This record gives sequence, structure tokens and C-alpha cells, in this order.
Amino acid sequence: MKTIITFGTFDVFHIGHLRILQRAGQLGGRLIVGISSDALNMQKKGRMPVYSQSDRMGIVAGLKCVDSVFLEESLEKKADYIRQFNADTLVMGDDWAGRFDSLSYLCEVVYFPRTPSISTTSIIEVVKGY
Ligand code: C2G
Repeated sequence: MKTIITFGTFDVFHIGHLRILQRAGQLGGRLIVGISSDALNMQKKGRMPVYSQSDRMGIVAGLKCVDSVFLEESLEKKADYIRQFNADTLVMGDDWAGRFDSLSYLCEVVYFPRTPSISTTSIIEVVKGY
């Protein structure tokens, strides 16, 4: 069976997150999702996520299209995770286009278009305005 792997913070879970996971799931096989840890998010974005890593893992693990989740502790460990789960395909949104091409010696690397006009940052801005 084919194994698909993808990564993300999935904070303040929204339709863009759901669509990329559903599309990844439609590739067939099992879908494994690396959820960026709170500490990794702090490094990447300079702030703590709104939802804790355990809540973000719980939300994504509860989706019909997702088979299992794990904690992504470092952006540099993608090759290790791909090997650990024996992944055939790495899926990322096209905001990361080209960034993981160097892993194509390990597995197929595909980038899906982002869902337009929705992001965690824009939701936080809307909520702040209330
Ligand atoms: N996404 C999308 N459309 C949006 C917003 C996000 O398709 N409107 C996708 C992103 O491209 C990504 C996934 O949803 O593939 C998760 O998005 P984020 O939580 O923003 O992920 P990010 O913080 O970029 O973490 O190791 C890589 C990182 O962990 C990715």
C-alpha cells in the first residue's frame, strides 16, 4: 500500500487545511501527517500557535482522510521522517514549491496549490477585530 506523508502546523484549522489533506488522501494509500510542534512553530513564526500541539494533533487525527499523526520537531528532519514511515510521496502546499525537491531521491515530491483567500493569520486578524 502507498504511504503519503505531509507536514504542517494546522493551527486554527480551516478549509485550506482540510482541502490539502483530502487531496493528499485521494492519492490513495495511507496518509500520515507530521504536526509541527509548538517549539518548531515558535522558531518558524516567532509565536506560539493558538491551539496547543496536542489539540492540533487531535483535530487532524480525527479526520476521515488521515490515518495517523506524529509530532514534527524539526524542519531538517524530513528525510528521517520519510524513511521512518517508508513514505512513497511527500505532499506540500505550493507556498513551499521547490523547497523539498532535494528529497526526491527518497520519494516522489508533489506540491498542491494553496486554497486562495484563507489563512490562519487572516482568521486571527478577523477575530482580533471583534
Ligand atoms: N494550506 C493550503 N491552503 C491554505 C493554507 C494552507 O493549502 N490557504 C496548506 C499549506 O500549504 C500546508 C498545509 O496547508 O501544506 C499546512 O499549512 P500550515 O499549517 O500553514 O503549515 P506550515 O506552518 O507552512 O508548516 O515542515 C513544513 C511545515 O511544517 C509546514
